[in-house]
Amino acid sequence: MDNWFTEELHPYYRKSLRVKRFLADEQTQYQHIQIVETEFFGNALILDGVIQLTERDNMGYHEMLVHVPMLAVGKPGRVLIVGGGDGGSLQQALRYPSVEEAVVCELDQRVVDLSRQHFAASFGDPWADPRARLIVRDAFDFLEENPGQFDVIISDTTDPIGMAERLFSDKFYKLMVRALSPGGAASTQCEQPFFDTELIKKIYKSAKKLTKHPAYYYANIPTYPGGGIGFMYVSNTPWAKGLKSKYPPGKNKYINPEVHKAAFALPEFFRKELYG
Ligand code: SPM
Repeated sequence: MDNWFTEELHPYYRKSLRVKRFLADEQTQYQHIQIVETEFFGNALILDGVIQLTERDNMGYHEMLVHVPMLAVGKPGRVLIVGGGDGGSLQQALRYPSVEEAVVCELDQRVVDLSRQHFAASFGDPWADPRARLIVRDAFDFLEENPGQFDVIISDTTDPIGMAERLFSDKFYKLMVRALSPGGAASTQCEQPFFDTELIKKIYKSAKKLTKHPAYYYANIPTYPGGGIGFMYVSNTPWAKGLKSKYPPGKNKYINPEVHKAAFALPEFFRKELYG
């Protein structure tokens, strides 16, 4: 049998993974969740037809999204993950002994349940950690009710389509920065320089109005369109402060001090667009 899953996020670009078998296929109130076993990338989580993670290459995404703000803060105590129901970011955040509580604010309980079932080999069971707290609700309201509460906020979302579009708005960035404690730092899933230039520029502008040291950085993820994805670092603390911090216990598969630093170096066409 020759089975392929093809992602068509962009009308001009397609990407396919060879599938061994379907492990879950479910329409929830919010989205279409599929989990497939692929031939090379291990199990993959697909939401509304878009690849969210694979077991083989998710480490670049989760390690860079989580460790860059965590290391900049140094010893974060309270962490908020917006989205992130698959548990990949939670697993990384809980590696820090300083973390007292890691709250995951996820809209769809089924993403948590199905990921817990099918990604245990990669993520373990971070939900079993007594410091983990799941809140199944809309992140906007939660952020609004929690000003100044979190040392690190990680926005681990889908692409800006449908419900998730709001998570890329000025209003969301305002609420997110307001929910940070003094000295806190945030990072957000911030799309692809080739495909999403205008959106990234708009987000950078918002972040610049709200904080002193926003910066865009990038990681290679072969299963995302363009082979990678970027993140917005949002804080009054420069990201480079994190280069002096110690990595948490446990093994990194992607980030190291050289990669951490190099991730902020942007190709000229994009650097000019973003920073002028
Ligand atoms: N915890 C994993 C969630 C992944 N969220 C990001 C998925 C992005 C997929 N599409 C990338 C396209 C960028 N334009």
